[in-house]
Amino acid sequence: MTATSRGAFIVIEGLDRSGKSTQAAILQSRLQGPEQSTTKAVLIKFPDRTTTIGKMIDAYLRSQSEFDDHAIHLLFSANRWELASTIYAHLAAGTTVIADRYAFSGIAFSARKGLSYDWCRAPDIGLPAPDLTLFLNVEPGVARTRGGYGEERYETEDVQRSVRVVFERIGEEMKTDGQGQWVEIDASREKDLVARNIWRVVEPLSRGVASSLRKLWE
Ligand code: FDM
Ligand code: MG
Repeated sequence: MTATSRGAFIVIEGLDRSGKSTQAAILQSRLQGPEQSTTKAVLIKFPDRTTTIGKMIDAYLRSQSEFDDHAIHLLFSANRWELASTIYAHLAAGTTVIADRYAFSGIAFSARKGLSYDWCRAPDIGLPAPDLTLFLNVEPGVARTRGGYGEERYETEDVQRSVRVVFERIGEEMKTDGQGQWVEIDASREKDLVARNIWRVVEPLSRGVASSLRKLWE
C-alpha cells in the first residue's frame, strides 16, 4: 500500500450454494497472507445477523416472523447502512473489505417478488460502492445438487431461478454504467479453479487502490 492508497472493497454475489462463503474465506486468507500480525483483509457478511436489525432479518429468514415485502427490504438495506461506517474505516486504514452479498442481493431477492426494480434500488443509493463485484454464476439445477438447499425462506430452486433473472439485469446495468467492475465467474467449476479465477481478478487490487471510493449509484 502506498501513502495515498486505501483498501479495496470487493463484493461476492451469487445464488445460494454458488460457493460465495467458501470463496470469500479462501480469498480472505489469500489476501491476509502468512503475516497475521496486521489485518489486511476483513470479511463482512450480509445480512449481518448479529445487530438488532440483523436479528429481525434472521427471524424472518427462519420463518419465525412475517414482514410486509417492502418493510423487510428496507431492513436489509438498513442493515447495510449500519455497517457503512465500519466499511469506510477499514478501507481508510488500508484494509481490504470482502462482503459476502451486498445491495445486489437486496434488489434481486425483493424485485423477484414483484416490487419495482427502481424502488428496490433506491434505499441503497449512496452506500460505499464496491471496486469489484464477483458474480458467482451457477445454474440453479447445479446448485441444488450441492448438498441441497437449506430450510430457510428463499431456499428453493424456483425462487433461485427468478432471483437469477434479476441478477442478470443488474449485471448488464453494472457493466454499462461505469459503476466499478462486475465480473462473472463460472461457479459450476471445481473449487480450486474458481478460487484461481477469482484471484486473477482480485490480485491487481490486493496492494491497495489509489482512486477515492465512490458511492453506489450516485
Ligand atoms: N437476502 C440477502 C435478501 O433477501 N436481501 C438482502 O439484501 C440480502 C443481503 O437473505 F436468501 C437474502 C438472500 C438469502 C438470505 O442468506 C441470506 P445467506 O445464506 O445467509 O446468505
Ligand atoms: Mg442461504
